[in-house]
Amino acid sequence: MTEPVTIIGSPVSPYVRKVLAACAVKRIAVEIDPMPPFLARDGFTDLSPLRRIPVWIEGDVTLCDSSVIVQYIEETRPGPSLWPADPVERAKARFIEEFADTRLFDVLGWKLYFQLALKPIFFGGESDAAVVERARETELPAIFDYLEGVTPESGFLFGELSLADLSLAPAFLNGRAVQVNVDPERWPRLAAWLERVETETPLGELNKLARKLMRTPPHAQRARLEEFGLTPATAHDWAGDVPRPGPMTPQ
Ligand SMILES: N[C@@H](CCC(=O)N[C@@H](CS)C(=O)NCC(=O)O)C(=O)O
Repeated sequence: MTEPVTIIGSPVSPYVRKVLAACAVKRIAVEIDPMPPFLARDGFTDLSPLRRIPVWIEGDVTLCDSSVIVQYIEETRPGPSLWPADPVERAKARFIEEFADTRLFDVLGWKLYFQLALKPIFFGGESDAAVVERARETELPAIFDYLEGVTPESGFLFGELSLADLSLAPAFLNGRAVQVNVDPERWPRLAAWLERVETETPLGELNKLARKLMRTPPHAQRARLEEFGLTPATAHDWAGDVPRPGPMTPQ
């Protein structure tokens, strides 16, 4: 039997769920070290220079950044392609991935989920009410308007399931944790597409796990992962006790 690939990073992270969903589509066996961001011990910088998750370790190959990892998966694994076959659609799908990883995550991840859910736990202090309000009232509706325009009535973003869907959908779970929902009256195609991705693809099970982990203190997450039975936890635990920002954590 081949050794499972190690993924370092809590599945609460949308980037980690994107990689795990790609692994599920390609039927790659993984074991997870569900380390939350900001708790990594010192040596983690050698694996991930930006001290970010996810990290992929397979033998002597260590990779970081979800987009780098999924591209590597696509280039080294057989099975259904993670990208549309047509080069124009493939390029457009990559832009959706880029949009999800940058603009969507900046607003839904950093300005809302981090401000409201993570910052108080890891770094204390108040969330920035002005940042939160602007993200909720102005930035997110503009993002949803754009996404509504690129979402089809049925099926996935480019027909068959692709990395465009699996990159874009994960952060919406973090949004819901801080009371951000896609109003189906205002964005009907986006809301219906999200429902399809969350019920018809491997992201569904991963979201269930992430929801449980969101309610679990950092150091209890490994036991929770085993109870959930989705993937075994790694023997090594990278999580330390003292939270600290990484070089790219927004101030
Ligand atoms: N572009 C990276 C972004 C990864 C990322 O920002 N991960 C977050 C967790 S959701 C993280 O590790 N944040 C810690 C930090 O920025 O200090 C990717 O696609 O993997």
